[in-house]
Amino acid sequence: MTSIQTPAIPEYSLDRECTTLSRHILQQLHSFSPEAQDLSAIMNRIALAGKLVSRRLSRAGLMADVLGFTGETNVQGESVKKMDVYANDVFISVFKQSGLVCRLASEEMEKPYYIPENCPVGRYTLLYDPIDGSSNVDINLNVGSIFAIRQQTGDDLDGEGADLLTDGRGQLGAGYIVYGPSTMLVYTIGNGVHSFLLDPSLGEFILAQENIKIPNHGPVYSTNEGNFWQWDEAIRDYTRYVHRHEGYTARYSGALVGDIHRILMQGGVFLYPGTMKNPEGKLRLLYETAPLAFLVEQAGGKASNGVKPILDIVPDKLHARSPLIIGSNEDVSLVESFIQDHKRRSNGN
Ligand code: FBP
Repeated sequence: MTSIQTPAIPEYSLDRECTTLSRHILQQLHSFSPEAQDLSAIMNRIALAGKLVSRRLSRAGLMADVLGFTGETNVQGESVKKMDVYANDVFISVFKQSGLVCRLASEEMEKPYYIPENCPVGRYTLLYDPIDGSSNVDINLNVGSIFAIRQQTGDDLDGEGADLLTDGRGQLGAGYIVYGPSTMLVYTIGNGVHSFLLDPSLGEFILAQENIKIPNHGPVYSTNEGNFWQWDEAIRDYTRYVHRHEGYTARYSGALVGDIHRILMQGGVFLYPGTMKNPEGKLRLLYETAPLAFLVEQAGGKASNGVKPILDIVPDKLHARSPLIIGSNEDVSLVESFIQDHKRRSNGN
């Protein structure tokens, strides 16, 4: 009997190279059910959007009319970047003729966008921030995209998306794409956190790491200290504490996705607290803080508004904001302890 040649490429790496996102999701769900197939197909379209945005970003500096502002202001009152519009349209385009996602809601659109040909069969809504860290786009620094997948429950006849105003525990899937030295997609469907790296030679997102666990503590604290005098005394005291204690280091990239990715891999805490001017902070619940909270909790971390878990917060409107304290368990708990102490003291206890 002839002995079987061991293949030149060790089994595990060929298998890994073939572990695309859609295959990994079906593996995660141990099922080929219609729901599993839908989630796998949705994630595949999100991956396509990531490839298109990554390609545009990598060549933006050589192309005309791709960087800079459009002159418009979005529903957040922010000046819109041309890349924001491009990326927003890419996420819509990849779901056309899909029969999957009936409705999309994003940071760049006042109301949800409907893809009529996908409704009513499409039973899913995609919530997304097409370009997170817009202030970094024109200077070639890291940016990201954030996404969350939800079941469409209501008929939403007035098109306002009222059925989306529920807590974050209803998210079926969530994640982000970080456009850095390489393009990486990190996702969860409630079964751990996994990362995929875009291999440009294959044009495929390939499995990089499975079941990522965030360290219980890390040296990094990430926040815009330029807002120091607008913060509550509790947050100021926490900042004074990390200034005075060994073992802490400040890292703030201006892009939430980049800062969260660092903390997911190395531990630590990211804070965007409320300010006197904006007590609810800057970051939006449905397509920024809730998706990241789902992901970080799945990796063994924690996410709160300082008082309650982000995933328990029910938004009162589509573009509702929430203060965010997210990252390693120990570090988020430390910030929360400063807030509780201050509350106790101000109640005279
Ligand atoms: P965009 O989605 O519009 O980019 O806004 C979010 C964001 O840029 C985050 O990525 C980042 O953490 C934060 O705002 C930066 O805000 P600030 O400039 O106030 O520190």
